[in-house]
Amino acid sequence: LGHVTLIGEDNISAKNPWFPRHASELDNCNHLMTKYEPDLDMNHPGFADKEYRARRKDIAEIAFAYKYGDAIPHIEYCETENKTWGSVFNTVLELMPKHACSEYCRVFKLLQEEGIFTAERIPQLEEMSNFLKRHTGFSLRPAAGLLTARDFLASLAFRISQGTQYVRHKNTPYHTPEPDCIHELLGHMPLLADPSFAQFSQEIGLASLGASDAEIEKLSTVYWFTVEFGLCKESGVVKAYGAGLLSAYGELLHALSDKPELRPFEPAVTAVQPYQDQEYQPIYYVAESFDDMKDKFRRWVSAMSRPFEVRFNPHTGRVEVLDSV
Ligand code: TIH
Ligand code: FE2
Repeated sequence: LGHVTLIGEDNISAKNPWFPRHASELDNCNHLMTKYEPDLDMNHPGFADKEYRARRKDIAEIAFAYKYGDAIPHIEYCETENKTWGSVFNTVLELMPKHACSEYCRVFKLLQEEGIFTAERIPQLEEMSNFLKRHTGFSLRPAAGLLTARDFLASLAFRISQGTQYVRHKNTPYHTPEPDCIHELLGHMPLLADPSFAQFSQEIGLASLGASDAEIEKLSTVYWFTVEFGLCKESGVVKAYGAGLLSAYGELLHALSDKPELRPFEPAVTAVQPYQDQEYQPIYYVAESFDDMKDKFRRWVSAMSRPFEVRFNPHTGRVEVLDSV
């Protein structure tokens, strides 16, 4: 690396897009992608369900009004919503010992011991955020729906995950094409509370800051095949660590059956793999271990074109930009 100097806000070349330097600036990073919405998509299970669509709108309003530093508003979940959660929860609980990686199982148990994970009620994002803060310094902010990849990845640089609060439609508990709070809570939270995995998540976020559109596309593809749909090996046995598998028992069983193709995780290859976001994946990437995955990822990222480096200063909560030339 040699000599590094800090460079100011205005000195980044015009070719590199603006990015937040502090978590408060994430208030500008919540641009929605309109995809799979019950209002727009005839195939959405909630399309014909007026009550469901109204509920989704009310919950989305909370996210639109949210500002950095606010407590995450409490949502009073109804019986139907809690029942949907309960059935996904109980199925995952049953499949977990055989199919989930050990890091997931470890934190899942902690969450049960603290009374946050129970089959009876949907945990609140705020209590989950407080749990994460104690374990890895990660926290949550509410999102109305799918964000652009650039905005979503930027928040990870600050150890912040943007999470939805609405619940999938009751008719499709085993899988939803759009992330809901069952996915955020059951899928993402256990691993975001794991120190090694939290570090990996933040590094993807840091790599995305100021990256070109093409690089954002690659980083979000790597994110897709690791954080969302990753498999890993444990004493030679393939296990799931991806959040999109651990929140969707339909796809979890598919991923660990003999139907899909499994390939070794290799960032340069994985990053250009087209992916499926409506149905179950035909291909999954398998990591040797979290450490191996992080090593490979770091080496790959260091070859990216960005003419500066960034680092997160945990004392100030700011991202510092280093001129590495
Ligand atoms: N398919 C996941 C589920 O049913 O829980 C949700 C998503 C993960 C990634 C994109 S959508
Ligand atoms: Fe997700």
